[in-house]
Amino acid sequence: MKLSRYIGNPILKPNEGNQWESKAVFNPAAVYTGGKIHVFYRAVGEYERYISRLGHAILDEDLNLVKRSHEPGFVPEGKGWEKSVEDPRFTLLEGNLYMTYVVTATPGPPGAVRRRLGIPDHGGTYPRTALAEVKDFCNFERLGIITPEDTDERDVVLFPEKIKGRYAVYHRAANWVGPNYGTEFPGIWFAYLDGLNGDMFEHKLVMKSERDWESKKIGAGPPPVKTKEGWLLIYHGVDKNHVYRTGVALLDLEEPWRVIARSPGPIFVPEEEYEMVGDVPNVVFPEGIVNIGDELLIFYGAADKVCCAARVCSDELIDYLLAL
Ligand code: BMA
Repeated sequence: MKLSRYIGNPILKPNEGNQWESKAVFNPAAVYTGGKIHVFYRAVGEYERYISRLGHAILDEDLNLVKRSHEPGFVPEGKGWEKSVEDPRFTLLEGNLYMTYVVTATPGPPGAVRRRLGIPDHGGTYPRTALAEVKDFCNFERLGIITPEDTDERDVVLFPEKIKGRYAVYHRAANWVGPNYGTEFPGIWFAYLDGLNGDMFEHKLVMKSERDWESKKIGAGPPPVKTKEGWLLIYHGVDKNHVYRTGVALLDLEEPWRVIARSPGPIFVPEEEYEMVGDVPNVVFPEGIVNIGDELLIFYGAADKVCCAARVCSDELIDYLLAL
């Protein structure tokens, strides 16, 4: 089972015309509404400080670009933890649209960029993840940081409905490793949220690194998609050589910490030039998913440089998982 690349990839490249998105545009969130796909992507305009903003583009169902905003759609508050906003994910829940996004108090370029440009590593704090309600793609209500105070968290996805009557997330506490946590490498956790502006509780380890291709860490991709057979979760796995590949799992509808099936090998790997060569080489990083007809359209960042799309028939993906 493999995802099929969109023939028109990349769907978005850095735009020299706008300084804030002139160097890299990647890791897009996506939502399908009113016959259009709205994409919010991570945008970088300089390498030294590597402050990210989120750009906004609108696509039709065939992935033709309808509109791309000249101004960023969402910018960091510029104080406290929110000096940079990164890696958005959209969830439609109870008729409202929400976005999880990574915040950090000390933005800085990734290792590959630092080494290429000779930028020293100034250390810095860990990333956390915040939640906002997206009012109309122009107005946002910030609900605050939802990850525990002392956890390093990037891959937080909100469930599109309550689990056992409570809001819920998958998250990836990168520093929850070792004998006390039951996993040697960063894994995917389930937790309830005690409100949309609230705290996580009752954490349960859902999946940990099992195979070579995901031996360094795993993390959720787009938010889980509900199917009759279970929650479908696309996730990324990173190996010891820092190659990012894509896996998929099916999880129990009522108890989404129970894995029904999980792909033994990746269903998507960097193999096109735009995935292998960029600011961070060999990265496919899915963050957006929309369901149109019998297809799932998956939106991903490639090599931390461009935005791309791939597709798969949802029934075929489920059949593959159930036959494992
Ligand atoms: C993660 C995040 C992503 C990035 C990925 C690959 O830690 O920083 O934004 O796409 O690494 O570099």
